Amino acid sequence: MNVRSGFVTFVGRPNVGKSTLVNAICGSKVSIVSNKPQTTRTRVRGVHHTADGQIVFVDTPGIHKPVTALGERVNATALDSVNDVDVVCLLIDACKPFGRGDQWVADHIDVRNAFVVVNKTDKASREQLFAQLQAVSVLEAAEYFPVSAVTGQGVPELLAALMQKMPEGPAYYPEDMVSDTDEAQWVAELVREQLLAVLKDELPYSVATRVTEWEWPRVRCEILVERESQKGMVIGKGGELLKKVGQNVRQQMAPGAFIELHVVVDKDWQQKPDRLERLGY
Ligand SMILES: Nc1nc2c(ncn2[C@@H]2O[C@H](COP(=O)(O)OP(=O)(O)O)[C@@H](O)[C@H]2O)c(=O)[nH]1
Ligand SMILES: [Mg+2]
Repeated sequence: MNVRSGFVTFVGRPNVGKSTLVNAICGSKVSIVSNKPQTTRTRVRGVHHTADGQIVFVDTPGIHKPVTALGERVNATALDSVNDVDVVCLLIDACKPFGRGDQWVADHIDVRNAFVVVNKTDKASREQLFAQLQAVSVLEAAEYFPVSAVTGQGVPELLAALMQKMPEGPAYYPEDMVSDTDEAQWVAELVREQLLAVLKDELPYSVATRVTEWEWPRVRCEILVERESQKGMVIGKGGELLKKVGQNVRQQMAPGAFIELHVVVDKDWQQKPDRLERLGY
């Protein structure tokens, strides 16, 4: 039987709430979230199923001016993701002035066929939201949706409009599949999410995580830092910080999981293409 089935990508500046919205729509954590920009480094897919069909959401890294090899790759991943999807959604923060960063992203997509999604309406006053919708109207996008990824306000309207744009055909993913991230990758991301929540300043950008052994229930995850001096900051006094990270990750895994965290110095990994390749960025 044919259903509606297609792909939607979320693009926008870092921190506008792309990952939060994908998670809210898919009803589970498919993409990690933090209050630091550039949390998402790879393309993450989450699937939304309804009686009419399915929408595959492609979450992307925020598009920004790259300063490292990692930044360049992450940007390329995001820009590349607007090809071969049925609808591109440009996310804008309702509370931040519509600025050059947003315009830069808009210039790199076919904005006249795109949906503009103004997110974080829960934080904006009516006047602020109205002004923002007026400001983004210069984009002459196909449609505009004010939403809140946190309260869910406006999300059903967005989903209904997106479903209308999905082509008819066979479903891409089985009904019980919500994400295409494999389990090891997902655990590595959970570790990074916990680290992002507690690390300060530039350190979050120096951290990468990868699962190196998966012998259930034992999972070994490496935390890569760029410099020897960063090692102590990740481990924390008496190993406290790392212990807490491990506990918080474990709570989100299947019962019985035993997660082993190792901090490894890999000098300037962000600048090394072979490392980035291995990390899947
Ligand atoms: N108040 C509010 N905060 C949000 C909303 N969506 C995202 N956030 C917050 O904005 C920050 C960035 O979110 P994230 O999804 O990682 O942004 P991304 O970089 O665009 O993927 C996080 O602290 C989120 O909790 C929203 O609708 N309302
Ligand atoms: Mg993100």
